[in-house]
Amino acid sequence: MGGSSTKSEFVSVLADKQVKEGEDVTLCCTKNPGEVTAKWKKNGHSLECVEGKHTTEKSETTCSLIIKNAEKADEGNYTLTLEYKAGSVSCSAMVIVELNEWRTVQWEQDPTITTLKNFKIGNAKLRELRFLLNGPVGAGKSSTISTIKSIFEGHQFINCLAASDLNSGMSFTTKYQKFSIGTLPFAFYDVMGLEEDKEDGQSKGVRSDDIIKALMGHIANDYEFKQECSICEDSKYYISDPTLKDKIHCLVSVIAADKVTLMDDKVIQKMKTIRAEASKLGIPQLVFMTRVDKVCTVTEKDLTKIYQSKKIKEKMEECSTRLGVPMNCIFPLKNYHEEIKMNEKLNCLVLEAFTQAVYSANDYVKKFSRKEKCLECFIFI
Ligand SMILES: Nc1nc2c(ncn2[C@@H]2O[C@H](COP(=O)(O)OP(=O)(O)OP(=O)(O)O)[C@@H](O)[C@H]2O)c(=O)[nH]1
Ligand SMILES: [Mg+2]
Repeated sequence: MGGSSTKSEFVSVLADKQVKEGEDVTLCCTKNPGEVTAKWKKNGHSLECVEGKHTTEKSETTCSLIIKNAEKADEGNYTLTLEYKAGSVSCSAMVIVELNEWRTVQWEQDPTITTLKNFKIGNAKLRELRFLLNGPVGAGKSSTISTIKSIFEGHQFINCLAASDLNSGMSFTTKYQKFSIGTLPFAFYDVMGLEEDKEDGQSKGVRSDDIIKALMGHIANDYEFKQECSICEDSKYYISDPTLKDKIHCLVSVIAADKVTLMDDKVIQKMKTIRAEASKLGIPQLVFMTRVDKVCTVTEKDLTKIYQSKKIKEKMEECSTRLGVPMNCIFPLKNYHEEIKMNEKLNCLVLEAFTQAVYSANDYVKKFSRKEKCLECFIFI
């Protein structure tokens, strides 16, 4: 161990830094005079100083690290250890690199709300576009529906549908339940969460075959899901001859940003099976990535920074890879969960995602309208 025998102490420690991509960042601390050896670490590993990127400086009373041209890879936790003969002292700080905004959001809610309130479905035979929210237990499916309802109703829709955060394990929602927003032409279907099957092969959580039947329009509102068997054809909730008005027009896969890494492969496989079936049926699909506030403190404090956050982008990329969905189909958002006051920025993010779902569903039902017209012409001829 190098340095002098004088005990070294920090006068001021390293401070967390938030920097824009391309800018330089300096981490600096002050210490009492005395000879020390300064060692820098990044995320617990010795910092490999790269020429033109990192510069370390040390004077009698200061130690600093300059990082030039900050990029995604520079984000992390930096630790400085001062070693002197009789011991060492350390301090750490986070460097957060804000990416250049890579997707833009309309941060004013009124124009989008007005557009959606005046929305007309592109198929005259339909009264509503139907969305099914599917995903693992506790992903935020019910909360997303409540949040969308709150936005249009102008006050918080009290979320008795959502589980407490401590309710890990079983799905809080067990029914196939429809939610409307006043007289708007949109209907949401909440379903039980997907779970990993039991070790003896017994099914747990909502069954993939039931979700597929729901997509096809075979399941009526209020059906109580059973884990052990799929809906029977003689059930009063079974629609044997579904038409476009019974079908789902857009499948929304809901994934929690803070849980995507730990999601079980078997649950992912169930989601993929459902998505593959939806693709065969031509049903459009989107992913809503909830709980963004749980993975990024910058975003938690200021939602308008969401598309500058490296953490959020990484989580979206992880959703994209694990589920096999392109990035442009993934929408990160935050739901109302503990706050009581309405928040325009939160609303805008959710509206951005919901608008995309509305347009996708509308494109799907328009195709049917065209097919029906062709069929009518054919019969007429
Ligand atoms: N911090 C935070 N918490 C959220 C968010 N969305 C949902 N939650 C919380 O996450 C928990 C689960 O949410 P739910 O809406 O019940 O999830 P679900 O997918 O309907 O769950 P099941 O019905 O049990 O399958 C609840 O405690 C919500 O309050 C969010 O964006 N941020
Ligand atoms: Mg639920």
